[in-house]
Amino acid sequence: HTDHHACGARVRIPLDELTALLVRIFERHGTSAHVARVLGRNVANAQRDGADSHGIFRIPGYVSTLASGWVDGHAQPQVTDSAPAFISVDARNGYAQPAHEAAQALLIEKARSQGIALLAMHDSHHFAALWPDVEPYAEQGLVALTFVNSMACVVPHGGRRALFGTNPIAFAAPRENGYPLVFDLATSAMAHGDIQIAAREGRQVPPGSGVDRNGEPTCDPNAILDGGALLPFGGHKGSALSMMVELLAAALTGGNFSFGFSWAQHPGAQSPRTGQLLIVIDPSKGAGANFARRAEDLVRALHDAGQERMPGDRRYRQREESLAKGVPVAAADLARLRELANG
Ligand code: NDP
Ligand code: PYC
Repeated sequence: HTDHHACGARVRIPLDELTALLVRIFERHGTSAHVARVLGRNVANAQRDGADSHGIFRIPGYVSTLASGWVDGHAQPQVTDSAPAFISVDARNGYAQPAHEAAQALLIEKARSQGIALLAMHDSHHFAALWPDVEPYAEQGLVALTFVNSMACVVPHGGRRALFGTNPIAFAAPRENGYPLVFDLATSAMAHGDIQIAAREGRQVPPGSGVDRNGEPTCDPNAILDGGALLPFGGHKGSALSMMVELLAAALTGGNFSFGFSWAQHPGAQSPRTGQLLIVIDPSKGAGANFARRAEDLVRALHDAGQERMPGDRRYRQREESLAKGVPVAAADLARLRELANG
């Protein structure tokens, strides 16, 4: 099946086939078989859900980062049971997703026994969307929140130079009927990935997204990428949230701040070496035990008030379409992926 899109001819391929292709690329370019399986699934699922800035668009960045020696594709995460509700994970300069997976069963067990538990990860690389980190908890009736800091490319409110990362926050809550309520958002006006995509497609970005190398507001994505910087979303409010992400994802975990590492010795490196915090809550413990039904009440009220689209709805729609018809991929990108898998 082929159709046409802004980025040229698009084909659809079955999710399993895309996943297998991506797993081969990761293994071929320097990860263990296990890490390849975790990341291959993560990237394929992002593509499946139409999360364009963190789907196959990221593969060249993964490959060049592995080649640069900046990240360890074979890292063995170290999980420490620090306290009844506190797990520490040292990702040992490896990827965040396999390190999270290594601690996931213990995190769920602790959240169910203590009512709340957290996973504090450091020395990790997160180069992906965050919703895959929280959605599975909500599918099991739990509420989850996560915070990741990235690389200094966002000027704090009123500031003069980039210091924050794009610092996303994701949240997932179970609903009685239907997919979990999930939001996943960068605390910058735009994700760095979306600025790169706008530059590649020759599109201007909305006013308020960033500044050029002289600190002047600009709508030119190349000026933002080339010595300029992004801005937080919502002025001082987004800036405060971004500060919180630095504190929770880095200071609390023992990870680097977004401004606290340098990849200058590793040309081609793109994935931030920072930290991640996950908080998981079991709503069945208190007077909010009927949480999933209350979530349903809230969604109904939102619909009645005129908000048709909940956060996550677009992804779920794309997911259903991808599962029914195949995952859309630009034909040129697919050819490139095949080269990377075989070359
Ligand atoms: P968006 O602004 O595209 O979306 C943010 C959230 O708002 C999503 O949950 C989205 O739901 C929802 N949403 C969007 N439009 C509407 C609407 N009209 N009504 C209701 N809800 C809406 O995300 P960002 O550009 O901020 O982030 C993109 C991705 O980049 C994220 O996955 C993030 O995790 C990732 N990222 C990763 C980083 C890292 O360090 N690893 C750093 C920064 C970003 P829906 O999903 O359904 O569209
Ligand atoms: O899109 O801002 C981003 C991003 C940073 C690290 C991974 N993605």
